[in-house]
Amino acid sequence: MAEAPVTFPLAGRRIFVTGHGGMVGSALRRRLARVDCEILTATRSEADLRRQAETEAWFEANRPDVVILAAATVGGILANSTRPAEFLYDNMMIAGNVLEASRRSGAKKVLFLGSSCIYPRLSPQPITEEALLTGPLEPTNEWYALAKIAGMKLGAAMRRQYGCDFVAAQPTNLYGPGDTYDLESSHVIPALLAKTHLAKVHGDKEVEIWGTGKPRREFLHVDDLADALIFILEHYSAELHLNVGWGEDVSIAELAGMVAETVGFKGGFRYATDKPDGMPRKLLDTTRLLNLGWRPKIGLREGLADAYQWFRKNSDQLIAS
Ligand code: GFB
Repeated sequence: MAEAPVTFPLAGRRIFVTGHGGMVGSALRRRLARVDCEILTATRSEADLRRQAETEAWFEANRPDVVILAAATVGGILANSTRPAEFLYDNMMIAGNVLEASRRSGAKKVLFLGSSCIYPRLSPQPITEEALLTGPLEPTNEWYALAKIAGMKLGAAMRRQYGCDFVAAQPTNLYGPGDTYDLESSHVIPALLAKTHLAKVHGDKEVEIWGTGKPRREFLHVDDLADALIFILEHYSAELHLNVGWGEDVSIAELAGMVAETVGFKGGFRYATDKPDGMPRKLLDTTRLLNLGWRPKIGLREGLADAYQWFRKNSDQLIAS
């Protein structure tokens, strides 16, 4: 199938990457280095995006052409359930402030990033974009999901009411260089890489896995996500959000085996069934994005090796080994 035409070239644009220091923001800056554009960033002390006045002042002074909303308070299953107020408040405010400031300062295109947890807990698999708001959310991450749904709908409403070219992408579970390795707030891949690495270093026989190991997750390398986001900015303009994923999922037990191979850990796993499983399955249907002509490139084994290499390089700062 032929690739959809470029309708919004990024060359020559001033592009504000919010959350530039995070895993997604860093990947976006690596990807945008291949585009002849100007990348704008703001540290939290320059503009705390949870504060409306600071956000509007920054936009007034800098007037970006394009805004990518990658800033968010994020975390894995435990952080989502233990810090619900932060996950709801921070993400609601960031979305509201950045979208409104983008509109007021005349940004020509905005890309909002959601998350696959916006979909109902028991969505038919693979999950299509139409599954949104068709059933109850997964309780462990409903706070984050509600903020992301509200932000996405605000962008869509601005598109309808003011004609803004605001679009949204829904990435599946992400991993890669720059991930969070703090075990209280990390997602499963960095958690398993760190725990398995430490077990190997200490000669432990077992690594603890949270939950039953049965939930299934789809994982996308963050460099593939960044590539998809640039593709969406250039090729897509419509109200409906677009799923971004790898196309296949694995069980957490299968993932643990792959991580053990990556790290070279020969021991076994112990399942902590007092810890939550979360959504039983979360595989995105990416037919829409594939039909526009985009393809992911980095498979899970290759991606795990890359993430582990980054972890090894940075492990002194990340974790006391
Ligand atoms: O990556 P994770 O925290 O996110 O957990 P979710 C995925 C699965 O891995 C769950 C299991 O079934 C966990 O119980 N797991 C096993 C572990 N061992 C571990 C471990 O050591 N650490 C972690 N973190 N998990 C998040 C949402 O849900 O997905 C966020 O909470 C966000 O809001 C993100 O949407 C994409 O996929 O369960």
